Amino acid sequence: MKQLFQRLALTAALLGSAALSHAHEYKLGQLDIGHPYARATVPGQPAAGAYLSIENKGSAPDRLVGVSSPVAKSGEIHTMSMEGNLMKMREVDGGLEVKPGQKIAMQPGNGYHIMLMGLSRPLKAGEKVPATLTFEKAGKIDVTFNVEDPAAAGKDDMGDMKDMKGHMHH
Ligand SMILES: [Cu+2]
Repeated sequence: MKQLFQRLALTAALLGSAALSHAHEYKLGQLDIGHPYARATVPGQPAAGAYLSIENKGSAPDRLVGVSSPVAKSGEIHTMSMEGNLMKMREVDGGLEVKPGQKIAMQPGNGYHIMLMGLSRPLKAGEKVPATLTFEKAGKIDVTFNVEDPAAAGKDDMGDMKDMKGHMHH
C-alpha cells in the first residue's frame, strides 16, 4: 500500500511538472495562442525569428497587428515565399488575418513568422522573453516567448540565418 502510494505520488509529481512546462498557451477572447517561442541568437545577430500558433474559435475574423518586446526595437510579422528559387521574407501588410475556425501555426522554414528586430542583446536558449501581442479586435495580451536553441530545430536553420541578416537592410 505504501509502495502504491509512492508510485501515485511520483506519477502526480511527473504529471505536474510536465503540465507546468507544457502549459504555455494563452486565451484572449475567442483566440487561443499556443507556445510562443523565439530562436536563440548569436552576439551581433540583429534579429530573431519567433513563432506561435493562433486559433480563432470565434465567428469573426481578427488580425495580429503588432508584436512588441522590451528586448527588441520592433516586432514584425513576416511571410515567406519563393521568388524564382529564392526564399524571400516580407512584412505582412495590415497584419496577419486569422479567419473564424482557422488555426495558423507559425514555424521555421515556411509560412509566417514573427521577427524581433533590433535586438538589444542576444537571446539565450532557455530564457524567457516577455512580449505583447496586439490584435485588431481582441486587443492586447502579454505572453512569454521561450527561447529555444536553433540547432535543435532542424536543418532549415542556415537558410533562416542568412535571411535574418538580410533583414538589416530593411
Ligand atoms: Cu523575417
